[in-house]
Formats: sequence, C-alpha cells, structure tokens
Amino acid sequence: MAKVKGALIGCGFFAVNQMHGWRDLPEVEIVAVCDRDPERLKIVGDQFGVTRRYPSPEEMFADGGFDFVDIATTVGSHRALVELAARHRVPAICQKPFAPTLDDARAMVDAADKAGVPLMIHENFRWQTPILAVKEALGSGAIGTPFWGRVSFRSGFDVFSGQPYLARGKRFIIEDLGIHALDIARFLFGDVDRMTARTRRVNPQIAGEDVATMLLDHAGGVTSIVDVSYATRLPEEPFPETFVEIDGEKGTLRLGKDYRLVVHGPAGTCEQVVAPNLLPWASRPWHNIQESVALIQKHWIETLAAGKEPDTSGRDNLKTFALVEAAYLSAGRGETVDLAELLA
Ligand code: NAD
Ligand code: 89V
Repeated sequence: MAKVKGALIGCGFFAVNQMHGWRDLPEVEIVAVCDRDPERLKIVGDQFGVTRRYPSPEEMFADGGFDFVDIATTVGSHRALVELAARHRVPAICQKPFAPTLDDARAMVDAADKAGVPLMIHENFRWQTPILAVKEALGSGAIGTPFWGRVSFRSGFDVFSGQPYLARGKRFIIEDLGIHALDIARFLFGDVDRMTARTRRVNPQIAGEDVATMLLDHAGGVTSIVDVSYATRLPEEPFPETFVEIDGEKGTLRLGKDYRLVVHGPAGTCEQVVAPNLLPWASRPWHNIQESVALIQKHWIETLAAGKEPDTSGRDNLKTFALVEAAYLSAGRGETVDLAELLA
C-alpha cells in the first residue's frame, strides 16, 4: 500500500519527537524537511535519513510531492505557514499555540476551509494516557455528573534550557503551558462561558508570567480551576504531570503524582496507576508528552484517511485559544471575561 507522504517545517527542540512519532507509523513517510537554520536542518535530516531538505517553506511547497505538512515552528510563523499550505491545498498540522492572536487563528481556519483542506492543531496533552484514563472514568458514570474540577500543573522545572525563547516572550505560562491545561478542562468539562484569571511573575529573569490561576464557568454547569506554575518548588518535581481533581454528584476522581488515579463512588474505591508507555525513543520525564505525540499523529492519519475532522481541528482549537486570550484579558483588566463576546 502506498505510504502517506508528509513534510515537516521547523527542525527544532520539539520536532525531533514528532519525527520519531512519524517514523513509528508504518503507513507514513516524511519525504521532506525544512528549516531556515541550516544546522538544525542537517541534524534532523541526517538523524531521520530525509534527503529532501529545504531552507525555505516556499521552495518546499513549490516542489510538492507530499500529502500533508507538519508545522513545528514557533508561534510567530504559524499563520503564514498555514496560509501557504492552504494556497497549495495541502492538509496541515500546526503546533500549539495556534497563533499570536485570535484574529490570526480565525484567518487560519478560514484559509483551510476555503482551500477545502483539514487543519489540526497539535494539541497533544488531551492525548496523554493518564488524561485519556480520566476521561474514560468520567464517561463511565462512576462518579456521577461532575459539578467541580481542577486541572493543575505546578512545577519548578527549568524549561528555559531546552526552550530559551520561553524566557523572552511577554506572554509565557498561559500561552505555552496553560493552553494545554485549558484544553484538558474543555476536553473533560466542555466549553466555557466565562473566565476569571490572575497572573504573577515570580522569576525575575523572565519577561512573562510564570504563575496563573483561572476560574472557568463551563456551559454544562461545571465550575473548574485551572492553575499552572513554573515557580513551584516541591520536594519531588512532578514535571510534566498534570493533576486532575473532579467532584461528581456520586463520587470523586483524583489523578495525582506518579499517575495514580483514584476513583471513588457508590461501587467502591478503585485505585490504579495510569502511567504512560515509555516508547523506545522516549526519555523520562518527557515520555508522557512523547507518547501523546505518537497518539495524536495516529489520530491525524486516521482522520485524514476517513475524511473526518480531527478532534483538535482548527475550529475546535479556536475555543481553547480563546480561553488563553480571555485569561490574559481577565488578568489585565481584573474582570471576568465573557467567551461569547470574545468569539463573536
Ligand atoms: P525551536 O525554536 O526549538 O524550533 C523551531 C524551529 O523552527 C527552529 O529550528 C527554527 O529555525 C525553525 N523555524 C522557525 N520559523 C521558521 C520558518 N518560517 N521557516 C523555516 N523554519 C523556521 O522551538 P520548539 O521548542 O521546538 O517549539 C516549536 C513549537 O512547538 C512551538 O510552537 C512550541 O510551543 C511547540 N511545542 C509543543 C510542545 C507540545 O507538547 N505540544 C512541546 C514543546 C514545544
Ligand atoms: O508542551 C509544551 O508546550 C512545552 C512544555 C511542556 C515544556 O511547556 O513547551
């Protein structure tokens, strides 16, 4: 059977995980890679044996010969690259965060729609094994209808050594990491009507906020807290684990340290470890994130073949990205922000 051919733009820090994920899918072949940095282009081209290498995305698209493009560059280039893919009618995956602004994100969804090609945002945290286990437990009805939730990521891990640009942006934790936690909150509790947020910068060496506390009113009636911090020094560093707490009308669910999931309800208390698999190319503590890359890529290939919209399509991810915008607006103004107004 003919392989699905892909091309990748951006051969940086995270793209290496994406290349490993693609290599593990027997039905996929990455036929071309692109990076404006010749050193990164060579490292990734050599490591994964890709001979078609381009310093410019325009040149790569002009040559063509691929069925989809995987955009793994940082946010400033996302709109131009998705629009370029749309002009060439090539289905595209774009890394989070979607775009610098909500207007850019909307324009990207429009461009893909007009071209009639799928657009998926690489929002992988909801594909983590422990988060999928939480979703399944919630869906089983074991704790009844949820009325309260918390999605929490608190760490003192040095993310700046691998991703130095994170220290320089005026926006930091909500845009980079909070976006994942907000997407998990949407995944578990549904869309959001109102957002109230507070932010802080504790680390004086960075430009953006490294702590955020967000209160979400979900349309279905759940109230949730999404709290994220890179200024939290714990006796045992939990990076990159996301903890989840849910109270339901009949019981409770807790996903805690070392992927321990406790579901308590009328049928009793069930405790299990829902640890991610350590893929052969993965390394601790990143393996949870790395496995979710492989899972979202599999989902992309399945939806592409079936002509279905991916779960984290551009259209869906507009609602997650709007939460990021709402959080910054709310924290800046000290007010609650109405999502319907923002998305109108
Ligand atoms: P990086 O800076 O290490 O890599 C980006 C690469 O893209 C660089 O090599 C750069 O030269 C190249 N590039 C940028 N613009 C380009 C353009 N227009 N044409 C060609 N090449 C270009 O960044 P990173 O840490 O790998 O992050 C990339 C993206 O991945 C970001 O959006 C980041 O938020 C996201 N990310 C996602 C996860 C996740 O779990 N989903 C984890 C880490 C990073
Ligand atoms: O997932 C991410 O976007 C990464 C990290 C987990 C380090 O924040 O930037």
